Amino acid sequence: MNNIKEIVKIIKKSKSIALFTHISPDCDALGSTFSLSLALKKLGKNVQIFIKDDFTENQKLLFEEDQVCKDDCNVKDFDLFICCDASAIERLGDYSYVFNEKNMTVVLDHHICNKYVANLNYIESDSSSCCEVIFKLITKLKVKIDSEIATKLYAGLSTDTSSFVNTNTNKNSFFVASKLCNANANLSLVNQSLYQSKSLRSVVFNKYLINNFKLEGECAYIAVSKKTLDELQGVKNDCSGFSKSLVKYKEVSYSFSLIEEEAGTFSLSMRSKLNYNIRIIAEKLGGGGHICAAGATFKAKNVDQAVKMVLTTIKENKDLMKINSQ
Ligand SMILES: [Mn+2]
Repeated sequence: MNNIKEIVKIIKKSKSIALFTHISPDCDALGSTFSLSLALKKLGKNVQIFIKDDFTENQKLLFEEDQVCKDDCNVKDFDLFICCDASAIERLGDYSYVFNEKNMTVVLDHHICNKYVANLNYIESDSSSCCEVIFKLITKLKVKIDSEIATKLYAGLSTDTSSFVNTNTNKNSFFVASKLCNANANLSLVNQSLYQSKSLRSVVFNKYLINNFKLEGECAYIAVSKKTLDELQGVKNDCSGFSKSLVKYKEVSYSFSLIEEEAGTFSLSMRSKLNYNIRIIAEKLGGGGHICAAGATFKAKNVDQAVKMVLTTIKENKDLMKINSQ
């Protein structure tokens, strides 16, 4: 892994910088790319963010979707390519082609499973969010963190720690949060946009999730077929966020939600309490993430088969999942 000083050096040398993040971006992905973009612009750089996926309604309240480019990236237009919060090259979706040996590439991340695919890689696996890494980088670049940068960084920090509850939350998360408060991060805008802007439409879908989740031992899960999703006008995020709600029950040690995005393609989101590592399961199914929050996308014939695949993987790796408490 590289030193953050090397990243600072290459940024200072570059004129035009293209920024990327993972597919289905969450607020940590958007918070890190948008805040880095603002900081780089303050240094006089020409910057463009590339994100093809649409933002969710809540994300649109904090991040300007019209400022990102949804087209292919013409690599000749840039001399540096940076990606934030993506643990693997496949997580860049259609932009994976940019990260080859010919281009000067940088990876900034906090996933322990990161594969170091860039020319320069800076991964802080003890950071709860990529926004913490970007906070450090912006500080090292000697750019003043203004209220807008602070707000965007706080959005990533708040969501990747599930409001400072996940087991990845540590003293540095609170340290960065306090620095962002000092820089006038708009906490009420973040809190209202992300946690108090649910649409009533989602009630019908949430009723379905509550009525249909299953409990198998200490594992709670919900699976939604494409047909049900369409019928109830459900949104993928409501379902993937539901694994987070399930792990809140005291009888549940870990949880997952499965959603059939396209016929035969399932998106898995997993959550666990302290002492359980569910990243192992996500990795076995071709994905990755963190010990307590991980995900994967895989193919299966139907919902039943997809559920079976996850439950079998859990069963086969039960001993590996247990973390011995010190
Ligand atoms: Mn993240």
